[in-house]
Amino acid sequence: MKAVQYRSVGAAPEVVEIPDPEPGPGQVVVQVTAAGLCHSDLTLMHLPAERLEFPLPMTLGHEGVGTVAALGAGTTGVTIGDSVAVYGPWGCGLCAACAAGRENYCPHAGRLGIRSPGLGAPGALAQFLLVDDVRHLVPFDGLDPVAAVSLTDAGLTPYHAVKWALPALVPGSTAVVIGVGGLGHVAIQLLRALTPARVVALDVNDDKLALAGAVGAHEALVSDESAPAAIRALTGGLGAEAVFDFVGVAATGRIAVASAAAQARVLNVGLGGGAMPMGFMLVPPGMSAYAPYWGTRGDLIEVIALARAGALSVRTETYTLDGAPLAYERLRAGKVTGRAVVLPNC
Ligand code: FEH
Ligand code: ZN
Ligand code: ZN
Repeated sequence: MKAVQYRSVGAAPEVVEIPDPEPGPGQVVVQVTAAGLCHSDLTLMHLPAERLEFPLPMTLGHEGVGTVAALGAGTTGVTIGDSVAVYGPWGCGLCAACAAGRENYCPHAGRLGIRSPGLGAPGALAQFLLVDDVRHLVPFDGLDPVAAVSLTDAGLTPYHAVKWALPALVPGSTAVVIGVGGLGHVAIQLLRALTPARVVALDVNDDKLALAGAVGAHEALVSDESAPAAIRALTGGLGAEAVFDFVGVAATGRIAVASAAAQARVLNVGLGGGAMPMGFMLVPPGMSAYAPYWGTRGDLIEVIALARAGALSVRTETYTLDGAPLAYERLRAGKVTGRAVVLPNC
């Protein structure tokens, strides 16, 4: 089969021919209909060899939907031809976190060598994807595969983040979204669908600020050192009750904390590698900070239900498998609107 692989440290992703996966006992092979690209892929392709926690070559792609193509011995719960979305944060499946569906916080996966597809295990940017267990498959009936695929990360991650901030987002509150990319533009829609908060979006790019307004932001402001004062002006000097940093560099971390109200919930969701200040007198009194990772399996079921109800939609650009390297170049250049989605079997 054809697959998009990261083959050596620092190399550009390549389209290669590799053997089709064969399902072992309990496993499922999914014929991939659509696979999404993520900024995290760029981050991992920029890591030095000593920080890469898995061997190369590796097939990329941690967002995937498709149809069940083959079942390993003893596999039950799905049928050939079922349309399925892949829940990506694979855990041990046995511990308390995994038993609660919070495989994104499984403390044993790393030690057991359990990796997510596209993040150490063979990923979805291929014609077929091997899924370790049927519990990682979620139906997405009623949704177009291209519209559904990025719900598995660009939808799931902001949904998990917004759920944590919900107690702070009461009538009259303000939520700030820093970064209107693949995750940020969905976060704006989730905040509008799930909360009464006024939504203020920040970005450095005019096209992204226009997208923010188009998907429901009440305000769209340039993301620079002037933003906290503008947010305090909008909030009568109080600041925002929730701030979501989907960029995650030091500058946006500073903007996030400087924009926060007392008792605010501030989240660092981006992979920019920047630290956020924390400490008495460094942040507003009572501020909580959270660094979420991806989302739970229950969250994925819920965000698919939200999309099916028409409460959110992921803006996408589609590419063939051979076009995936170009899509990654456009993503790196900040030229992708919403999410880049590859159709491996077209
Ligand atoms: C991937 C790898 C590491 C951190 C975060 C991510 C996200 O893109 C998954 O949602
Ligand atoms: Zn991702
Ligand atoms: Zn576990």
